[in-house]
Amino acid sequence: MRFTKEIRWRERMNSEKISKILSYALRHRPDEFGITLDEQGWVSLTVLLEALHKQKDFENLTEEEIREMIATSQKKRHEIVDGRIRAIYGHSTAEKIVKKAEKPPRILYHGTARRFIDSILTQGLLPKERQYVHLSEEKETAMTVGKRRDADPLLLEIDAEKAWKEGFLFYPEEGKIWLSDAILPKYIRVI
Ligand code: HQG
Repeated sequence: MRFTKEIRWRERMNSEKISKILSYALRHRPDEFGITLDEQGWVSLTVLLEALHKQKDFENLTEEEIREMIATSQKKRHEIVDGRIRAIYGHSTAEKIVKKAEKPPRILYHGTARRFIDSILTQGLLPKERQYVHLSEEKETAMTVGKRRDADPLLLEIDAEKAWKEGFLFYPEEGKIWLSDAILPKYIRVI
């Protein structure tokens, strides 16, 4: 029993480590790994693996381990299609990842820390370090995101329909996530 638990714990740690280095390379610093993302954030899986093999602790990382991590992760952060891999959201690279805009649902949600609210209601929701603002179709998901920065986060309701009608773009991603450019205060309501 203890032995099984220990193996599970190790697998989880391993998956987390793999997820973190993939996010770092595919969202933030591909240059540090000597890889180049295409305009939608894709890179060949073979090229990425070769680059990761030069990193301490990842010398023996296999494609299977990456696939296993993606398949078992609670949150879908990365995806592999036709031998290429990308981070689905969260990018901060200088070159903006190109997303395909679509009509959003009527309402989208964003969870944030209470200490940010005055600034958000004055300046709007800004992408900050990332390329896009991250929104969700689901209140629960938005609250989980907010809890990363505040034990008792605030939930913001975004009038996406109105913003869309007035010319602002929204980009759907896996997991009922929507990305957007900055959201003006007039579309934001604290609930
Ligand atoms: C806040 C993680 C002051 C904004 C998460 C947020 C998500 C402002 C923070 C994904 C502001 C930026 C994205 C303003 C926005 N004044 N604060 N005008 N405008 N903010 O991490 O949405 O687990 O860049 O409310 O779970 O928290 O890494 O964005 O609190 O899915 O896969 O500035 O990243 O995913 O923080 O999180 P972030 P986020 P992973």
